Amino acid sequence: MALFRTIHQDTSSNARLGILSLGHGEVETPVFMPVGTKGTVKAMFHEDVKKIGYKLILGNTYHLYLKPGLEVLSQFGGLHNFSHWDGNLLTDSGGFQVFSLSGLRKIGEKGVTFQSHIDGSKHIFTPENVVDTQNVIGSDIAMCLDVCTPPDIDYRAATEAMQITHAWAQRAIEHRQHLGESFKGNLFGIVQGNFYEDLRKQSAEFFNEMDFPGIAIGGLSVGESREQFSHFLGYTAELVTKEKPRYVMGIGSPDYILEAVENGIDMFDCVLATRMGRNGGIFTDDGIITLKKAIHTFDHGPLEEGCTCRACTQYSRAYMHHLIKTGEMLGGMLATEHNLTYFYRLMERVRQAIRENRFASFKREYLARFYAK
Ligand code: PRF
Ligand code: ZN
Repeated sequence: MALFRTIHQDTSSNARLGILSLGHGEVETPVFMPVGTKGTVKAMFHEDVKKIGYKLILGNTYHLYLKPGLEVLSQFGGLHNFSHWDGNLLTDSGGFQVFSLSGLRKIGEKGVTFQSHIDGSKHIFTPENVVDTQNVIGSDIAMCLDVCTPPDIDYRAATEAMQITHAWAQRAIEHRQHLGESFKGNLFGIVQGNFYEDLRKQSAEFFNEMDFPGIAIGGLSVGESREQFSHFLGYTAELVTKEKPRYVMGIGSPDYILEAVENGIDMFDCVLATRMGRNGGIFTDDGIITLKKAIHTFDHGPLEEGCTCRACTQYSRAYMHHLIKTGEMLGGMLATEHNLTYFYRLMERVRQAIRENRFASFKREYLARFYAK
């Protein structure tokens, strides 16, 4: 079975419907993937993540490699068994976290050496060993080691980061070849090139030629302006082959998601829905509700009318306000469940709109209402 097939192309935009066929079942695209960095989607039972409808979640190589570590994971036969998640799992390679979290990191001949943000211990990630690690984790989709750069670097530094990313991708492919049948996942490459058109073009063309079953666009939503994001998303998406699943890493506000979908992107992940939930930020069609605000103190209504989640069917806004204000764990749990339910429903509506060739108007109307207040 092919990893990915497109089943419908929207006539009002570049948006498309597809199916990913992975080791732990099929996934309809465009898909939003909740983040479960350390083997748990924070504040959620796996069974509830699954009950909402999610069939593909993220894990992170950097965090899982440091804790619980490969010995534990391999003894339990991978993260699926260890955590009792039986849906699909995509893991980021850890490169991004090495550059954003760890102390003292240095790119060398072999890979990147770094110090753990937990205890300062020294480690090295290479293009080869992150593939091995993701194989131990049992990832259905594994990501290449890449170099993600901030928006303010010069052309020379951006070029160098891209060239290292390409060399590492080449080595990752060779290592996958070397592993043969013992490598179970699908290895995706990651386009970089910072905010320079010619580098983005070079990088997209490089990955189009390589034998990766899917391609991610990295290095976006890293602190650049809204205009830069839009420009480079559209520019890069246009250049990346349409034959393969296309994943924009680390985006997840509804407006960025809809813009990605409009450009033919199939996959995205973000901590926004879950992190905001834990802090009492609630997604609704009328924008984001801040539960901490006093206006909710006596509100008998649900977070959102019509929502089928536990928070909305069983509790009032006033009670949710109380839980979040007092820092009760249940508040974070219920709010997370609401937000993940909201994002799942949003993606269902997105897919329905594509199916009916009206994605462009759906996006326009959705955003007008979301930002009306
Ligand atoms: N590379 C990797 N992971 C990532 C990114 C990237 O560029 C981003 C950028 N938004 C988020 N996560 N490997
Ligand atoms: Zn709800």
